[in-house]
Amino acid sequence: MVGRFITLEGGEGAGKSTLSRALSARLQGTGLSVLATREPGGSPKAEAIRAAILGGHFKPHGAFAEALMFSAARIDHLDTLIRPALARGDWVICDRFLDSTRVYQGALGAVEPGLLSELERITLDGAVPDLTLILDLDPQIGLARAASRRSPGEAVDRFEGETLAFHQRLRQAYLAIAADEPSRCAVLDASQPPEALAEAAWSVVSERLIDNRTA
Ligand code: T5A
Repeated sequence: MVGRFITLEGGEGAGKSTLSRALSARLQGTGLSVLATREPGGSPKAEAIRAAILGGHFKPHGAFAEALMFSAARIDHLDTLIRPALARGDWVICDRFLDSTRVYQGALGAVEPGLLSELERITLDGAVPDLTLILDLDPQIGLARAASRRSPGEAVDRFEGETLAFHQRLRQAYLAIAADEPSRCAVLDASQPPEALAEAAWSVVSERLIDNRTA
């Protein structure tokens, strides 16, 4: 049996990590084996690249250089963790994936679309998610949530430190992807409490993936 691949996307502090934990527990409760992972990162090499990117190391080199680094991390993550898990029949839940590159480096970083889609083709090599849950939230709420979680004196990361206008455009870019690819994507209202959001996510997963498992 081949597993299923679910990705969680959205702005900063939208609740992706919290939802990933709830969804993993729910799937495990049905007897499925689940790998919950994240991007950038997931594998040791990709986590090392994560530290450099979020530390702002590649910012001076521009959005295309950052897209290359996210892609390098993604290739290792896919090869060492995600593909083997799917081949074993595990369900993979990944906190951010290809749409983050499309939105942050593409729509916002203005990397040329043809270049980005060619990079995506090479990086993914067919590993397209079965389902992408897009957590839609007013960025002011998301940034406040992310800030409240930071310990005193902890610096904001590379993208959290961008302007509110950047985060508002980011939200619109995610909604545009969902409108373009409705069979892969579902938009969830992330202003709901965690338990209600998890329930809404579970409805979509059940309807699109579990009830259709023989498809
Ligand atoms: N990036 C990433 C790119 O530019 N290109 C790429 O290709 C990729 C893969 C990653 C950064 O890298 C960029 C995007 C990002 O800027 P990150 O640290 O992983 O950085 O950042 P995020 O993915 O945004 O992770 P966060 O941890 O900031 O946000 P989450 O995971 O969405 O939110 P979560 O679950 O940690 O919750 C945040 C706080 O809110 C509370 C939680 O308890 C927590 O305190 N919360 C809720 N409160 C109320 N209602 C809910 N429903 C809540 N859910 C969570």
